[in-house]
Amino acid sequence: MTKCKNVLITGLLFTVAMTSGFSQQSIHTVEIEAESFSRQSKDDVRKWYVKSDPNASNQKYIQILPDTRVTHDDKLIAGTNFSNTPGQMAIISYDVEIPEPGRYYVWARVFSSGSEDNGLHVGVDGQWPESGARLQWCEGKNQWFYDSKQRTNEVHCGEPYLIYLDIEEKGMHEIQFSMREDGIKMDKFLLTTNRDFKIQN
Ligand SMILES: [Ca+2]
Ligand SMILES: [Ca+2]
Repeated sequence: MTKCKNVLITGLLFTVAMTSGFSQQSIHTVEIEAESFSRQSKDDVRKWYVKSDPNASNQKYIQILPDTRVTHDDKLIAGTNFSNTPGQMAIISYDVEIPEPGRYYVWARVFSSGSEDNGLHVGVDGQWPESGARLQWCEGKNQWFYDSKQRTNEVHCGEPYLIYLDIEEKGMHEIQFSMREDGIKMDKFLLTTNRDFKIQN
């Protein structure tokens, strides 16, 4: 286990109260810089590294290295450059204050240049639910691109609304990402209770 010096979470917290009819509903969105992680684990084969890019938020991002499967022709080696099972490789963790219990949809801003660097998993407090497996980015190649889609058997490029974490208690939680494909780059991510959240890329 390695520890990042900067354990400060620089996330932004937005709380918007919306009134509709007689009921009142609050939307919570928490955004976190990927480089502000708290710790890593299962990082002996693949590990996240902090890198610089003037086009990244806070001018920094993180990447899983080494990247030995760059194109489809490179050999896929499960447990080395690929992990279809969440929570097995290159786990990176964030201590995040969750304002209210609820279903939090997860979006992440990723830079993908090919088809073998665009997969990731997300979990919470050591749990890796099916709704956090196989985040996939097909759109927005060679640019920073926010998306929230799950790769499914039917749609390999991913379906919206399927990536979320159900968090039952407010307070501090450990939000975690783990490797699906090496070489992936992540700038920041956000959790939102708004199922219909959209963002301009
Ligand atoms: Ca790769
Ligand atoms: Ca960043």
